[in-house]
Amino acid sequence: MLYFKTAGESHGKCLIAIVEGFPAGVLIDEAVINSEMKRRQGGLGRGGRMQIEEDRVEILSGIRKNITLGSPICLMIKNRDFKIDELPAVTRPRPGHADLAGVIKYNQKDARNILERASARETAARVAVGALVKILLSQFGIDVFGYVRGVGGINSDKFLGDISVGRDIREKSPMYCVDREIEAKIVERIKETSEKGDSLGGIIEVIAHGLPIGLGNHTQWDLRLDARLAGALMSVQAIKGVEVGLGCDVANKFGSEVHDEIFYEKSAKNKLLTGGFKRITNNAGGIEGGISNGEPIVVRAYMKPIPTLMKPLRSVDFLTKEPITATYERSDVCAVPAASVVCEAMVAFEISRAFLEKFGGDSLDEVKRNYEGYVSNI
Ligand code: EPS
Repeated sequence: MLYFKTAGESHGKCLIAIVEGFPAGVLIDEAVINSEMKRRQGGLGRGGRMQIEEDRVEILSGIRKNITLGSPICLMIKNRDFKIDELPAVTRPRPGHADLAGVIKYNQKDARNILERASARETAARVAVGALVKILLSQFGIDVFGYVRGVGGINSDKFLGDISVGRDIREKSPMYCVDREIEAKIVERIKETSEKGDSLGGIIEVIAHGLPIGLGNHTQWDLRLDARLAGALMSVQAIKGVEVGLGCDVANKFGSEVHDEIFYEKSAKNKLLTGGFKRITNNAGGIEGGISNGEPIVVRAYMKPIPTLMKPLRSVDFLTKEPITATYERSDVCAVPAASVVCEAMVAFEISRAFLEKFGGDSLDEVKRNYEGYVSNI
């Protein structure tokens, strides 16, 4: 089974990801991984750390002459800001951060021992893994695209029909938005927020195109694709909510307004993936009964504002128990664009996992045979 683990502290020597279950025979271009690493570092609202780092991946195992071996793939990202032993102790926990719960749980006297691992710096390792699995998915025409739908209450209501058009717009956007109308307002909101010493969250949408009918499973709670995507997205630091397709709004509508009617067209554009069955709407976000239905997967993640505030909130020193304001550590005013790259990576990973469960093999050729046999039979 495909899975990964990460290791590493924010100001430790490096971050590591170990990926297991990745098939042999996939050509990996390191430059493709590094361009994703760079994208995660970008976006307006980032703090000083991103000026220090230039995240680049080093492949330590599992790949020979640019081709995967089927053995565990170890990816490393070095931290330039490696200073974990010199950093001061933290005893004034930040509301909204792992600081207080972490020190009590792990019986610590310094929240540094918690926050170093809780930090979203860990997501650099996840993005490296996401880039790797996207290379695999691209062999099967599957494209995963994440973008910022809104920040601090300024949200787009535009429907993104075409990923390739969206990608062109996103590449030029400092906010990784695809809606130019809201972008200028968001930029303004971030500037004001930064001056006030506050922080902002936002909404991220991830769309995956090119999946055949049949990924995920209705037969067991933990195999359902929507549940797995929700879990993967909720695992991203600061994500507090996830929606699929029409999302929470389904609760407010009639069944006739929600469910996507089924049509058949012998020569439908995506016939290979759906057997000719098609929908005019996609309120289900491409998943019915926990199984992909051949329509694009559409998921949204809701990110809270980063808890490290330049104008800190009230807290209590956990050693003295005296009331005091929370610690301020250098941080980001808004990391929603970076989080959109992370969410894209997590969706790509979970889709790859479901894909390999269905079509898995030890080599790319074997996966391709399994895939082709299945789609030719839909
Ligand atoms: C991050 C690195 C961190 C923060 C941010 C994400 O750098 P530093 O703590 O050295 O300034 O910018 O971390 C957090 C938001 C957090 O809560 O810890 C990164 O590489 O993405």
